[in-house]
Amino acid sequence: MTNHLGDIQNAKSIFIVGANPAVNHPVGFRHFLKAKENNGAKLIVVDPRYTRTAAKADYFAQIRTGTDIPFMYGMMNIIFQNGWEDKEFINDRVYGMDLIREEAAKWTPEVVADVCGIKKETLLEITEVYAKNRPGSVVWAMGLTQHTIGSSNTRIAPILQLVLGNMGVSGGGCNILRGHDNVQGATDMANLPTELPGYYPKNEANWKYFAKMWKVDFEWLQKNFVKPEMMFKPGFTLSKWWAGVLDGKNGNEAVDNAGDSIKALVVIGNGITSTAQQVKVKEGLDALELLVLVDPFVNDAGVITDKKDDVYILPAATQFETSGTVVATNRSGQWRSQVVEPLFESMPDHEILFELAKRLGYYDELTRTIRDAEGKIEWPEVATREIANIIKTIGMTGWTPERLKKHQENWDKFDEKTSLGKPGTVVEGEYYGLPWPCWTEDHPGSPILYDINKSVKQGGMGFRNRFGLEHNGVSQLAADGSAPVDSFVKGGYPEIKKDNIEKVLGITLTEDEKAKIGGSWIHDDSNIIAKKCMEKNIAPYGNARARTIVWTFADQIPLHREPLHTPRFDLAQKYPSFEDKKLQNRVDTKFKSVQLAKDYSKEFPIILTTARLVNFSGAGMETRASMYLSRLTPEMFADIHPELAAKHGIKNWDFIWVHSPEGTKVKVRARVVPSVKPDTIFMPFHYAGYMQGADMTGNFPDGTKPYAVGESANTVTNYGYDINTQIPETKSGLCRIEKA
Ligand SMILES: Nc1nc2c(c(=O)[nH]1)N[C@H]1C(S)=C(S)[C@@H](COP(=O)(O)OP(=O)(O)OC[C@H]3O[C@@H](n4cnc5c(=O)[nH]c(N)nc54)[C@H](O)[C@@H]3O)O[C@H]1N2
Ligand SMILES: Nc1nc2c(c(=O)[nH]1)N[C@H]1C(S)=C(S)[C@@H](COP(=O)(O)OP(=O)(O)OC[C@H]3O[C@@H](n4cnc5c(=O)[nH]c(N)nc54)[C@H](O)[C@@H]3O)O[C@H]1N2
Ligand SMILES: [Mo]
Repeated sequence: MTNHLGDIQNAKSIFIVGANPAVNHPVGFRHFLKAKENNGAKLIVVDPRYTRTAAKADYFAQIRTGTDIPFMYGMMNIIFQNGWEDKEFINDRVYGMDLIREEAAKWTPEVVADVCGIKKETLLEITEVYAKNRPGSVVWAMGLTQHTIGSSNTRIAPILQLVLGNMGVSGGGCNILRGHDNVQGATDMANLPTELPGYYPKNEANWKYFAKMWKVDFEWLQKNFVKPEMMFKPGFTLSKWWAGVLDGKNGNEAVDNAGDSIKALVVIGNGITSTAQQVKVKEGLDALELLVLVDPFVNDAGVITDKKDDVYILPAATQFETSGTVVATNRSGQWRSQVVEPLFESMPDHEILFELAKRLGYYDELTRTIRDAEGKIEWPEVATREIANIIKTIGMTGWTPERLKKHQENWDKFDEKTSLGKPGTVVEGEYYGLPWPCWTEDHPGSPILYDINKSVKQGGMGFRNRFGLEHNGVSQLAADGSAPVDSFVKGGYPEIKKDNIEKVLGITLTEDEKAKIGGSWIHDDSNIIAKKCMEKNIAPYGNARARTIVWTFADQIPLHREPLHTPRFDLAQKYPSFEDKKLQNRVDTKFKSVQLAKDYSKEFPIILTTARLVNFSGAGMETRASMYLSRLTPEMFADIHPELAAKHGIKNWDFIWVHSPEGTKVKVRARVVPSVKPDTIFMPFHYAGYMQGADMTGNFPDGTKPYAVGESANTVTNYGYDINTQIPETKSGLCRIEKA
């Protein structure tokens, strides 16, 4: 999130595209309702289903899945034609808007209506309301990301905000509602195949910085890789780990894993049945030599595999049995206290990892900087301090355990709408949880990213200078006159390094400072750069332009490409997917060759989309272990429109088979409801225990079978992965149904 949940109350309009917060973020959704009630905000929802969020909307567009780019280009086309864009913002702070204008011109209301399957009046009405009620907040989550064009979707929505000047303002911004508890913290700490913690790319300079900070030799780190170059390559993604086990055999996609296959899998906090191509996942599990599940529950991975030996479940303690920091959806840090000691023989995850490191022989290196002289680890404070010391990229230096604990203990002293600590309290002048970037130990945190209406010292900043100083001869820095309040430089400036700090800040460093300072702000463990910058109200990362063009991507600007499995084969030919990609995250990944192989819709005419229920979470094991939550939806089902049901002779709660183009199938109940269109069915993905009609629940250890079991939707979600992130296309596929 660029802004925060409370700030949504300041919006004049809210554009929810691909999220269902009434169900998935019900507490956060109260801020949306308050915006509506107290601020008269217009609520706009774009979703292929009529959701509980849509039920609260003033305007609703029921688009076909995977057509958000046409919808938003259609909006921009209307905006440009009427001159509703924010010309000053675009001129001062954006690069590449001309290309967007050209592409948008192709998306006339008639074309959008055809591609999205809506009335053109709906587009016209929504665009006018959103353009005329500023600031507008755009909100999305999985409805935009789980597509082959997911990463383009996540670029088009911010571009819409740039067009309207809705960035860096209270009540505006791109407010991506994060998923799990601490999923923001998990990515901040590099649960990513491509980066080191803090989003540091895996290059030599960054590995060397981390080696120095961890007090280990770079050479020792590199020796742990089978081949030295693997240190710099992206790892497997969660979506495709199994391809590394199957290793290109039996027609499976080719992999590059340094010439070897994956033999052991350690799963910590993932449900496994939540990933696409479940039949492949099962094949991968079956082919492993060792499977270790670190989980407070019986992870379904242990149930869907036929593997009998060398499957272990290590009982992990829950969040209530340990303490530490987590990061909320708005980049705020939160301290969390232990409620009870770990129950029975369970252990917190970090202790399990320490034990693993001991047995693998690198405990000393792993804990070198966090042990005291007696070898004791003051967990979790020492870990929080290490994060603050190392992570400069997103500005975590100010996150001391003391400050975060103080915020946790004084929750009530922050303003709901600004998140600012109230006057006269111990947290006066600080933003709740010190949302990053929090550049120094007295910085208050940054509640709204890219906000130049505040000084940098008070949480303001321009856009980051990340992609060079110029492109195609055009400066990438903000225009003259565009800078945060009280900035020493009254316009754009580059990211701050050792060799430009004196010039940009107009200062002279002492010899002592010169000796201590890092090469650039991201490698400056002395934090001298950040401190000097604060004195001059300069953001260490520069003051640049937001770019609409990503010159290293397959699509330099976002372009519509039909889902791999589309009911509109005519449009697949007009807007085809990407070329197949060799070794994307170590695995060959198919796009066009799958999409254009044939017109799947002849045999599989119905759109299949998946999403969430309010009573279950993720793969579902935790919540299906609750009798009360399970009672609400005790059996796996698919939502089907009454017309479609009637066509197939299906009555409410009949069993049906859902078949996928890959030849897989699931047997589920039919819930006959009008919330989906007659061309679409919806399935939740929270169930497991059955596969293609077969009951596998006999594999649960005695007494651990959850109260609700059923087919996993991911057995029939179709092949398809995002071109950059490899997130599965679980929101847009095709299927065929029949009465069971
Ligand atoms: N109760 C509950 N809450 C949760 C979770 C849970 O499992 N249960 N999971 C958490 C997690 S991990 C996450 S990531 C978040 C996810 O939060 P959301 O993204 O809100 O979750 P979903 O319900 O998967 O999908 C959102 C909406 O996208 C719509 N959609 C599908 N395809 C498209 C499309 O092509 N375009 C558009 N515009 N919309 C589309 C779906 O119909 C759905 O209503 O929720 C979190 N909160
Ligand atoms: N078809 C379809 N598939 C989807 C999605 C979709 O919309 N449609 N959404 C995707 C998304 S956004 C997500 S995030 C995933 C979610 O899917 P998963 O990540 O699989 O979600 P959970 O069920 O929350 O899995 C978490 C596991 O961690 C365990 N756990 C809980 N607390 C702890 C702990 O403290 N330590 C350890 N070690 N384990 C713990 C739980 O018991 C559970 O087994 O699903 C993805 N899959
Ligand atoms: Mo998620």
